[in-house]
Amino acid sequence: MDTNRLSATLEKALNAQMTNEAHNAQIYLAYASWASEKGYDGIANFLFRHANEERTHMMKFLEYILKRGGKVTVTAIPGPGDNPKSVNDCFEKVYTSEVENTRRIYALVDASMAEKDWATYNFMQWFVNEQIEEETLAMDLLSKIKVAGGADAKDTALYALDADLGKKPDDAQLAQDATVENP
Ligand code: OFO
Repeated sequence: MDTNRLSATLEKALNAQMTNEAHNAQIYLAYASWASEKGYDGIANFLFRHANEERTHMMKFLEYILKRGGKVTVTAIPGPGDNPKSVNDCFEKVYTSEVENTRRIYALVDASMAEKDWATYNFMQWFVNEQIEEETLAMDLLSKIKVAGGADAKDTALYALDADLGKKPDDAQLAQDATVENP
């Protein structure tokens, strides 16, 4: 008896997204290692922590596929691409990859809606929210490097930015979570 509750199309798309989350973890690992080599330990720490977060995203997809009776297909993970050329370039690359991830998440939402697979549609809402947070975090990084001087940031400004990011919490403060008591 077939107990797979996922269509072949959605099973394939969910597996692809599981691999993409692993790919995102590789990107953060590569950039964190690059930052560490350059002596930016605060930035490296922030990016290493984020690599772990991407792995938890990968596991969420894996567990969901199994729970729905689907087949998990673990494949090779594409490499992270070139290392950043500067802190400014690093943060721009992080932003670009998060926006690309949002595009993929939305495509999965579209696909689940088209099939009226409301379980998958519901599951994907967590990721829709998570991507708001991920993009906010990436935009924060871009604002910080802009204040530090952007592509022309001087060593002293980068030193302060590095120290600041070492202390940064993993979760971004989102506009929709603000209340009168907690603006
Ligand atoms: Fe998995 O959220 Fe970033 O990419």
